[in-house]
Amino acid sequence: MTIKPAEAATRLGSACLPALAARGIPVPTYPRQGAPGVVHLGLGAFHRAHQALVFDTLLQRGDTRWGVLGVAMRSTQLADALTEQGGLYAVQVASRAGSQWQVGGAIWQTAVASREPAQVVQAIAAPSTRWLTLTVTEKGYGPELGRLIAQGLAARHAAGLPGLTMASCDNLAHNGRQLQALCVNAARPRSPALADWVERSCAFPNSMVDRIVPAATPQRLAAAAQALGVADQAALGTEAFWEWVIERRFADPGDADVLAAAGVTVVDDVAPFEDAKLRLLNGSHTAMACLGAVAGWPVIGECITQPAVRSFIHGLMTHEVGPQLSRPDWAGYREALLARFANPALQHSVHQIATDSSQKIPQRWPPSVLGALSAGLPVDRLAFAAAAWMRYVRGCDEQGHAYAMNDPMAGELQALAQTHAGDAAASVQALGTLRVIWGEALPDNTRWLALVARQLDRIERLGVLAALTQLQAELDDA
Ligand code: CS2
Repeated sequence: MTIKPAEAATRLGSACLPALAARGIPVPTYPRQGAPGVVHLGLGAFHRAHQALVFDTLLQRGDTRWGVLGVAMRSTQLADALTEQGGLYAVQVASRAGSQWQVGGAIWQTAVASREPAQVVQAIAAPSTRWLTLTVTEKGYGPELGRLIAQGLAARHAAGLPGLTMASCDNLAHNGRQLQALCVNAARPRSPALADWVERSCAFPNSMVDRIVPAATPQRLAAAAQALGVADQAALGTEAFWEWVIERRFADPGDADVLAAAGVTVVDDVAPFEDAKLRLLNGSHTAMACLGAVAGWPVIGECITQPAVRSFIHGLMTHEVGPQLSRPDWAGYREALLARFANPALQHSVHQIATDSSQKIPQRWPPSVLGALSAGLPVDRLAFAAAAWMRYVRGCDEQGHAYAMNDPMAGELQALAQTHAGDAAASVQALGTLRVIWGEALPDNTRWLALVARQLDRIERLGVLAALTQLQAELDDA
């Protein structure tokens, strides 16, 4: 089929870059070919709006080692859309001062692991590759991933190449150590020598990555088309804030300074940052996601701008979670978070955040509940959050509208919630004792379960908003 000239310029691609630059949109001006230095697994929105833009900054400064092979694990759609666009995509960065589009250029190649596993293995074993980064899960790593990486590392080892920096950027506590265990365990059955080499020559820094990147909506794609003058199927919106805190543990120690110069924080211990992020940011997000879904507030910005929700989240962070943290200036981080949540440009859907809650809650709430209980801190707001989740899994909001729950345990959870609807104590007995979610200790803690039942009963009788107001009044009096 002959391509009409008009069609040639309807899609973002390298031919558009001069015109975009002329419109004042920052675009990559570096050469975008050659063998990538980074293999990234998990080509989601988060990577493209976070690490890939850090690598873009480094490339823009002339360091050619940070081009990325972006690997989607299963889904072909995004990888193929990016390939059609030569790996280019636009990001709308919105701060209080306004919003600015930019075009990211760090993704030089794409692949789909389930479709082109050999390409991924070869890339891990390529002489140019120095880093492997991952954003694949919030729930922990599976053996299939280990086998894929181990195959690449085996080829690398056999070729006598140096080890890699293997940086997990997943929202998991001790993510580097978890990845290390996965890779070493997957390497051992292949050969003990390989397992030793992985342990000795590859570096597995823990890291904490933070930037709020909502899934793209049709509105965002339309805004991109408007701003760029061409369509971009991979466009995204995000906030101006970003943080990447990484442990000083690199296969090439010189990378510490290189990353630091691009704004990355290199530290000896990531745990205080990781903890603060999972518990303050993600913990609050999941609480608002459940409250918002039940009350019918569709986005986080709409939740947090209501005084009752804001003082609830502020109190949760200030009185129950924050005092347990050792991140320097956690109160400053809290204030920044309250402003970030309120960013009106993000339109971050509560249902998106509530996705897979049964797998996210274990990292986000129980450590705070247990810590607060043993430190003698209050847990009423955490109990309210837990109760809101129990009401959320019933699958319909306070206006009677049913919603779909996107969670591997959705069927089981909804059945339990519906069976016991209206009986708070029985609901908590059924939903609050699931050890896969709450861990070993909380299901046996009768004081905790009673507090959750009290809040759930309140939500059932009064509705989320009035229940929050009553809780606040009670806590103010205490
Ligand atoms: C959110 C996170 O979707 C979710 O569960 O809590 O993805 C959050 O936006 C990021 O962790 C921010 O860094």
